[in-house]
Amino acid sequence: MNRASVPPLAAVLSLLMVAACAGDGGQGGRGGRLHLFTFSDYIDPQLVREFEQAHGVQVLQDYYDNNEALIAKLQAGGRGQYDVAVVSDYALPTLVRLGLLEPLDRTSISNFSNVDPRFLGRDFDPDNQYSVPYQWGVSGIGIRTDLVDTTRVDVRTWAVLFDPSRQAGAFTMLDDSRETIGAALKYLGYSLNTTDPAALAAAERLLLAQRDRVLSYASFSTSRDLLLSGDVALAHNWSGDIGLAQAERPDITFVVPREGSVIWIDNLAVPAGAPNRQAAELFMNFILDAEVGARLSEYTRYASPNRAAEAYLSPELKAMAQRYLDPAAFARMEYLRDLGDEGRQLYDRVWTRVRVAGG
Ligand code: N2P
Repeated sequence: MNRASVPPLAAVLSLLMVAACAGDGGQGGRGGRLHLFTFSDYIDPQLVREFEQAHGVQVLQDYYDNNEALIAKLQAGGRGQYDVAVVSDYALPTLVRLGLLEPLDRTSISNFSNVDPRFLGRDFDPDNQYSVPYQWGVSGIGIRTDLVDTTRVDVRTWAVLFDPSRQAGAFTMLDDSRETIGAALKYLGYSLNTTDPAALAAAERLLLAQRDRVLSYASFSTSRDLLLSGDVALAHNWSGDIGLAQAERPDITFVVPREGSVIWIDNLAVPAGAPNRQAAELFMNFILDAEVGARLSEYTRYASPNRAAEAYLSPELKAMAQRYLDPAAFARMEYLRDLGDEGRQLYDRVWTRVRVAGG
């Protein structure tokens, strides 16, 4: 290599780079950038790469652990930062009320017709003006069957977490106010959408009494890791994240307590001030493609709201969805609902006292 050639080569390279950036306004590709705000482990990286290549869009992801963190971030200067956010059912009306979502232009989302109508027009977004369904699932308990003898212990009940005399091993609860207060309410026989002060006070007492026995209030991903490492034998968590753990350890099982629990629908929405709406709608359309929808669920281990995707789903995942929708099981499940600002404050106060009081 001839030293004299180095400066000109560098100069040529930097000129090329300037030219490449100038072509797309420095936005990271011909379609620019797409900022996605989501739970972690919620999209196959290979699908992200395929979307990037197909549309010349660079995808950047940021993560949150629960909807309350999503709402807080969008409220505190998150406006104008993200193009697409994953938003759970009950959190959507809050974001709309706060002016933090933009209505969708459905004419550019032709694959919307692939969605199973059962997941459309729900009360959290009656005309799907703001959201398209992404994944759905249920909440329950992941259990290490090598550490808990499920042939002798009745594990199909929240009692294994709430009744000290029936505790079946070390356990985590979800670091998620609506989920964990909801589990306590269900165990006590209340609706997990109650705003009755007496019911909430009873749930608070139960959670305070449980607190010293909780190894940690963990995010869904930490709880999955603690279950895999055997630090806990039981983990309050979501179906798909326990499904991911099962892929590594087939002796893990997932139960939905017979007292009932949460069934939920997660959605894609466009946060207010999205810098690249065009990419956002391209992304939604991509996700709602039939084959992409199937591959998404095979990766996340959650159920698909995409009816056209069913043809491509493994029998195992199809059976899972059937199990949760079985009328007997379904009757005990509840969707979390938006409870308005006052309701939200009630739950926030209970959660603060459970999580903060006494350390
Ligand atoms: C992330 C799963 C989040 C689902 N892996 C929560 N509704």
